[in-house]
Amino acid sequence: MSEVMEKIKQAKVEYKSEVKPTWCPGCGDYGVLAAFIRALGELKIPTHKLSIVSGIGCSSRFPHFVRGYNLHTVHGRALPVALGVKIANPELEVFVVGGDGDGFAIGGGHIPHVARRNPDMVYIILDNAIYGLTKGQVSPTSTLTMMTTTTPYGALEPPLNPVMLLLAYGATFVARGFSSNTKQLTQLIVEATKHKGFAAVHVISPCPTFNMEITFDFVRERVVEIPPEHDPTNKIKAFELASAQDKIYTGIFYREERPTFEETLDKIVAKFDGNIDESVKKERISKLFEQFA
Ligand SMILES: Cc1ncc(C[n+]2csc(CCOP(=O)(O)OP(=O)(O)O)c2C)c(N)n1
Ligand code: SF4
Ligand SMILES: [Mg+2]
Repeated sequence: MSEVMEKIKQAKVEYKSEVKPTWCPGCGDYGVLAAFIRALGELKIPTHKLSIVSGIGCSSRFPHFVRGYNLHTVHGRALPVALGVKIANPELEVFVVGGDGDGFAIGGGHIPHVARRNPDMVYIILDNAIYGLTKGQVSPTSTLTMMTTTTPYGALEPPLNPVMLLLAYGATFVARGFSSNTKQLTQLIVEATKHKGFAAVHVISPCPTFNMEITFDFVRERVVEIPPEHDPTNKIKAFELASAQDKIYTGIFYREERPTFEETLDKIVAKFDGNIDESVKKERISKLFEQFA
């Protein structure tokens, strides 16, 4: 067995849970899971330091299939829950995984605020441009021509562009992958995890059961890697690549260094702590504990 194959095998043993994925045969999400497991293997994150938080959707079943302190929460609320996890225990490597509906429809209001706070966590969006779990309704990334169970004559609104939004919201790392390109996606997840701050990885992950338009072939015909000469600190250029109509660029669009939410919070706490006497602090904490005793 080659060295690479041996590492992949080891990563599966270490990180795959005993729960078998319930996704349909051929679902793009299998490729994302494979890349995620490989990335964990490369990063060597101990499972007791791993927390995967999701909302609701086919893609949001993800935390069941990986070992860690994981949470399968409520539709559209994975990001605020994950932020709570990170604040409570900054030692954890926190990953948020969810779908296009979970992230950009019901949960759409959370992304800008989490992005501008810049917590050190990774957000992986599995975009199949449809609501898969609820059997094929229109989503915020469905195309105008797409016939779905709720839009039998085509959609009413044009799709939104997740990468453009993430850039505009101030995410400090923005990348895109394709579920069929496991090798590239593994590296994108590795880079996103190494990034200090809010790192978003938008993944095109087709749903062969309900989306007959954004198929694997459709994506393969349009997918192009971001040219190596692209400067990921150039936000204007990142917007340009993200707005391409005829191509789907994959790779790292943008990255910048900015203080994380945890660092900013520590500074505020230090300012507050400096202003009050140690005995007052102890008294306040004792009173709090008494309330919950
Ligand atoms: C508050 C609430 N509203 C609606 C639903 C129903 N619902 C469950 S999953 C889902 C959409 C799933 O789509 P997406 O997030 O794109 O995930 P996918 O299944 O495509 O991976 C909806 C509308 C719900 N569970 N909770
Ligand atoms: S319905 Fe679509 S997204 Fe859901 S598991 Fe099946 S193929 Fe995947
Ligand atoms: Mg979806």
